Amino acid sequence: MKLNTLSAACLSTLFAMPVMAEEMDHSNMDHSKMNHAQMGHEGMAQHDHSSRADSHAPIGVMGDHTHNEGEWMLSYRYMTMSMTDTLDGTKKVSDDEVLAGFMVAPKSMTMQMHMFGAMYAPSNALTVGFMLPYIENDMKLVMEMPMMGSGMAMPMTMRTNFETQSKGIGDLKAVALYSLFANDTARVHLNMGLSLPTGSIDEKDATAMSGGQDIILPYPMQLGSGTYDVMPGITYNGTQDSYSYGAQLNAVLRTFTNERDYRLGNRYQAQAWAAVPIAQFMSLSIRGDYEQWGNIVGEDSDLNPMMVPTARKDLRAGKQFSTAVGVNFLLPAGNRIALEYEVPVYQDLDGPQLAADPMFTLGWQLVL
Ligand SMILES: [Cu+2]
Repeated sequence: MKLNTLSAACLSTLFAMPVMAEEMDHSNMDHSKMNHAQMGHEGMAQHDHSSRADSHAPIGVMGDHTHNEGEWMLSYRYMTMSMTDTLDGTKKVSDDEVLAGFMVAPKSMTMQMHMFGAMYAPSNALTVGFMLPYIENDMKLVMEMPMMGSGMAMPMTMRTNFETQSKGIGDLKAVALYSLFANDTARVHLNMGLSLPTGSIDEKDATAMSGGQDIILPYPMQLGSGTYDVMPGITYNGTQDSYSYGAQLNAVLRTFTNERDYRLGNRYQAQAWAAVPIAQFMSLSIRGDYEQWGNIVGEDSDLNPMMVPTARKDLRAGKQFSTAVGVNFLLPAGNRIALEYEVPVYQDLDGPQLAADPMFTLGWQLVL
């Protein structure tokens, strides 16, 4: 008897579940209150689309959305980027060509970044937050040396491969997003950020010519800028029933010089994206991203600019256009997972300089 009632209860639960799921699907399309309550992110006060996977921009975009008063968001991003080609302008150059001008040629670099973030909205107009990266850099290089005592008319050379590494926390970024305009289909906010020099610019490692001693590593192997950097920006988000889109302009403006007597070049970025929700819990996106950055001002006097191109302050600038495809998943209990794959399609670098390969970003966000 007891068993029967129990199994009947189980059965009804089983049958009820698919029905519930179907109802959820429909109600989500209608932006129901239930879903706002369950998954509501930016929703009610400002607009009516928070239950959509594409209410956040592709994960490679920072500071894309504001929050409603009292909301918290925790986030984690994992980014992995490698560089294997060397460019001078838009032209690919070989190790031999680099070694004609320098003792050492960078062959490749990988950078992995774990980015931890939190956001909080003290009001509907203002969202504040911080982001702290943990960075791991790895560079492979080749050194060319004349062979000692070869005594020939044509000097023989010997090449040695070696690798340098650096890792640690990067620069802490404090951000404030201020909503300028918001209605059902459009939102605009200002991005104001300050990057604090918490990342090391004293990273050292042994190289093929340091005789086992740790020496200061070139600019791209350092973990921070060493300066206080101002990061202004503006973001637009548009939402229609069957798609959404957005655009963002931002800059990283370095101030003064760091403790090693230089500052990195300023960075400017313009990007635009579009997304379609293909299910209640999932959206697909495309994004175009233009970035431009300058050379170093001042210099680290412990670096030898004749040794390797990465120690040259005037071989750091570049321009890049890349395209990205992404997917956002909206999961229960305020969780979101997103992936994005970004492919550089145009790079113009003051070189020889290592050029970016395709880049991958995985992100998790939790809205509380
Ligand atoms: Cu957020």
